[in-house]
Amino acid sequence: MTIPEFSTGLIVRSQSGFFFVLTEKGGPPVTCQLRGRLKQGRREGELAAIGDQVVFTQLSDGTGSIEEILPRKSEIVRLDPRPQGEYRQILLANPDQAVFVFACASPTPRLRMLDRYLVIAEKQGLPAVIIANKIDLVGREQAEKIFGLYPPIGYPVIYACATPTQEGGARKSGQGVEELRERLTGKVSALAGPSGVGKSSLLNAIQPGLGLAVREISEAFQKGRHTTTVRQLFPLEGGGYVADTPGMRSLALWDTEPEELDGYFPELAALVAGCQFNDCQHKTEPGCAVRAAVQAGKVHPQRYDSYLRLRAGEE
Ligand SMILES: Nc1nc2c(ncn2[C@@H]2O[C@H](COP(=O)(O)OP(=O)(O)OP(=O)(O)O)[C@@H](O)[C@H]2O)c(=O)[nH]1
Ligand SMILES: [Mg+2]
Ligand SMILES: [Zn+2]
Repeated sequence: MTIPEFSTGLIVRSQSGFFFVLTEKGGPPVTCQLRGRLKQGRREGELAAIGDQVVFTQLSDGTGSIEEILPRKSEIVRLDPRPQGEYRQILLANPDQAVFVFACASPTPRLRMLDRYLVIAEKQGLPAVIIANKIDLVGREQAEKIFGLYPPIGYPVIYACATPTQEGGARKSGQGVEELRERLTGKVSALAGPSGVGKSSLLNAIQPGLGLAVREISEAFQKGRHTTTVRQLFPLEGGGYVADTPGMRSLALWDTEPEELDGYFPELAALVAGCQFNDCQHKTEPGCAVRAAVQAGKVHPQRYDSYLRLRAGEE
């Protein structure tokens, strides 16, 4: 009897119960399935996902059997309501950061949606970066009027233009593209943002063909039934991966209690201890440090408004 050889690798694509695993040795991904005993507990949710590090054994036909999923340091999870109960979908395992793309115009930026994304990132413990794309449509000054409130809170904003410009006959890559490439290199990034803001265009700008490849997968994701869902990590030439997470759009703040929400607004979280009441909702209570900070201009009114609306359960 031969002793099975164990390899470790990274799941870069998942599709209908098949996982494509890249090993450090390089070469094409090994098509793997989960070992039978791992499938117990499958009713509650997915066990393996893109971004997972796994241990697998090579079978004689060239495929692999996943024996173990190594502990995750982070994950982006969505709860999918199903007749037999909620199902835990893992959109991405082990992301290093979330990248949220919005346009300065067309479509009009909906900052409340951005705030909602930021809360989701905070909840999952992910650093977030904001891309303000289509800066060519409004100019830098106007773009900063829209997005300038975020850097002081701790969220970097990259002002970008995905479409290249012509300068003296030479094609010059758009503004912010280089900065975005640097931000992505060497990391696993979850990319999200409303439709039409230029996600695919930005990816194409940092790496030809990348946007197109990502779009194909995203479309498959949106059309797919649960079992035919395809998800993929796209390798970057300089190292690292990017994954489109269209499911993020419909990520509800499912298990967020109203009273923990202030903890996911970094600029509010720092103030809460100063409120007179422990259970202050920062609405009408006397001695509220949050409202005082809003009135003093230390907390941006838009962020405060987002907090109140999210807390009230509004979209
Ligand atoms: N003016 C301008 N137009 C842009 C820019 N980036 C993208 N566009 C245009 O905006 C439209 C949408 O761009 P996409 O890259 O397809 O947007 P997306 O975010 O991938 O959209 P979905 O795939 O639907 O989610 C296209 O017509 C692009 O040419 C930009 O920086 N400036
Ligand atoms: Mg796209
Ligand atoms: Zn308060």
